[in-house]
Amino acid sequence: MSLFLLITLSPPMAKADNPIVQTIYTADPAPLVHNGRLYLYTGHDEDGSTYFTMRDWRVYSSTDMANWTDHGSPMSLATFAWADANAWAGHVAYRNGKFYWYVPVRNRSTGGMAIGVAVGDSPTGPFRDALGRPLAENNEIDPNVLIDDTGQAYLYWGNPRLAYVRLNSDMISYSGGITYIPLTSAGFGARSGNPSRPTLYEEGPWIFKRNGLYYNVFAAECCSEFIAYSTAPTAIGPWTYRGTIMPRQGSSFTNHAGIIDYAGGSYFFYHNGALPNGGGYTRSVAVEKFTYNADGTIPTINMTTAGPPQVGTLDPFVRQEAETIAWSSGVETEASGEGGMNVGFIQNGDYIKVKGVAFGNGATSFTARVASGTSGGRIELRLGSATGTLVGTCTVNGTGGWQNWATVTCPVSGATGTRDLYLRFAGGSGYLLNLNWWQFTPYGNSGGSLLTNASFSVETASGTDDLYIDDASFQ
Ligand code: FUB
Repeated sequence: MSLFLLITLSPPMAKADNPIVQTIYTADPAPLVHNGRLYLYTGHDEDGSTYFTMRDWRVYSSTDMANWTDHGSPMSLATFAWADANAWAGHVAYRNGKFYWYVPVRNRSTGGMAIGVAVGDSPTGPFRDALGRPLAENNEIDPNVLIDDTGQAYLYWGNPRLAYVRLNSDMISYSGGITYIPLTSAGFGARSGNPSRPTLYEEGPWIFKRNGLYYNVFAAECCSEFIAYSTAPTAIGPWTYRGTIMPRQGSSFTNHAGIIDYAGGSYFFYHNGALPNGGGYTRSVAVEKFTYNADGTIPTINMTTAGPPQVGTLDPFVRQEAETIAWSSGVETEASGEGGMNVGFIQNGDYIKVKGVAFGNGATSFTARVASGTSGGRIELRLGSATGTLVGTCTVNGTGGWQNWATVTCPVSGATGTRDLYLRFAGGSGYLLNLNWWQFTPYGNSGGSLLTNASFSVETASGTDDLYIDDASFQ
């Protein structure tokens, strides 16, 4: 195939955008792959925090590593009646058809940090407290679960120590006591100038097995932290320090890693302070794609704003949730009265970018589920950028309430091939409209019924020629 054909037939090289979430501050990523979809569990730094002020956890998901769907907050401090603060770094494990979410929270009665476990029937919840009390408590944080090939599950956690217990197969109890992994410089690197913390291990263990080798990826040597790792021949060691994965960078004095394979690639999740007003207590989760070295070691990974390449494309001809977003400006999300989430708090000039949208031969119309408690506004459909080619404009009128939903449709022209789609919002001052979902109609599919009852009067027709039908109306 010629280079010309390769260039013209290949979709444009699409890149994701870091940080993954722009609508709120997120921290402490924990990815999980289930049924072909990557779920990302995060913490949530409150706006303007001057401490780790965190009250709930969030869930996002993606099938292409570029567009992320916001599933809202299916778990908060209120899930644990015995907890009163510090919804910090957790981890979700799947077993026996259930999702177990392990989190560190402050125990109201002891005042110390404890590990709670919630259980849900779906990766997006809802989640309920499995025990009504802590699963384990030693005033340390950052739980992480490994289910070994033998079926034995381990719960690891700790700062300043690194502890583990052997979970029973119910995943909500354990056998034996808490074991502390020896923190040696051979196992976790040497830290200087801090006799009470002689190794680099700080917090946030992320433990997994790959090709017979156990990896422990952790936040190292606060502050600022970098991400380092150790490996071992078994789930409980002995550990050997292997060095730095992600050097100190990114305007947050903590970092927190989660590593997972998805759709044939390996992905490294972390957090930084890259959003406006971001920093050590207003962090954002980001992701990079990487390749293991041939000997199983992990290369140095640096933070980028581009993130990984998109896996495949997004289909605009099926219903897409408005909260499936590659990048956004100005908007927020909220629980929708129609279920799931909607995009809201939309003002003039705000936009949503959806990456790598495969329009193919083109689209003829755009349909959106909208609501407006004011007099509405316009949804501009633009390609390539928020000021790019305008291919359609949908006018949204007031619907009598922010959760009074209506469906609007507008014509589209000029959307072909695979492009980044920008839904840009325009109108007067204040909040304009809410958006729940959208969908395009493909060229060649008017949405009308097939012509089965037509009658024609033909004056002269003979031989073979093209037939043109003018002014056809479809119902
Ligand atoms: O987010 C609160 C704490 O900050 C986490 O538990 C640690 O891992 C660090 O990221």
